[in-house]
Amino acid sequence: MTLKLHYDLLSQPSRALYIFLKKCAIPFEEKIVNLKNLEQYTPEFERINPFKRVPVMEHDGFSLSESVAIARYICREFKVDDHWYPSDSKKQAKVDEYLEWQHLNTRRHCLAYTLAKFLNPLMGGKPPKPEKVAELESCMSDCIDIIENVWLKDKPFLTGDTISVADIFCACELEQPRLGGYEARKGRPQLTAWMERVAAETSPHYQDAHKFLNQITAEQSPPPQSFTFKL
Ligand SMILES: N[C@@H](CCC(=O)N[C@@H](CS)C(=O)NCC(=O)O)C(=O)O
Repeated sequence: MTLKLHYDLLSQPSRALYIFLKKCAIPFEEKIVNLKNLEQYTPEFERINPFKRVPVMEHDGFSLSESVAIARYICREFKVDDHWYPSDSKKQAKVDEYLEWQHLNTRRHCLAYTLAKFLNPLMGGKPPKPEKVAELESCMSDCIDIIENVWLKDKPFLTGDTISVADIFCACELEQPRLGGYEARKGRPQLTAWMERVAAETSPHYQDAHKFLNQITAEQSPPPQSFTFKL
């Protein structure tokens, strides 16, 4: 029974699965795919995931991409505490509600901003376009306000009283724009307290998964396009 996770800790969904597997004490073989070195485009990796993306899981010869599908598979195949993905139909539906919502909201906006402000300038060597970044930042900010004011309005975790996989996915996405200098916690007390709860509930794996991101942001006093990755 071998489980392998192909991942890069600078990828938000990779971090979510890494944290989840570690927290549930599910042993897995760690296969690092260095995105900055374009290792996702090698023929060997393409054989594992024709979509050329991380994360990917292999379990006894069965390959699966898409982080949400992987999380649900893990919850079915391994013994994990019920609160992560509840068996109760209505509670599970609430977790699914966030996991579906995130694609066109948290993930879309945090990714678009981080690409424009940080990753594309880094990889392409061209400075970010200020008007474009401002527009993307505004859309992202509106989306994060919805997390503050709707998702976290009246409960300690996104979908109820206990932590679920939805919280891990969401927190990992919200850490990503820090690469571009945007702090989602700023001015959002509900979200700040919730992120602290998520980190505490998944410690020390949350901190471990974010060590490269923290290292990059700590080194960012010069503008993002002028520093080097250290993976
Ligand atoms: N919907 C996919 C997204 C996968 C994805 O976009 N992965 C990014 C890193 S976060 C990637 O591998 N990018 C490589 C590339 O674009 O070349 C999931 O949730 O697993």
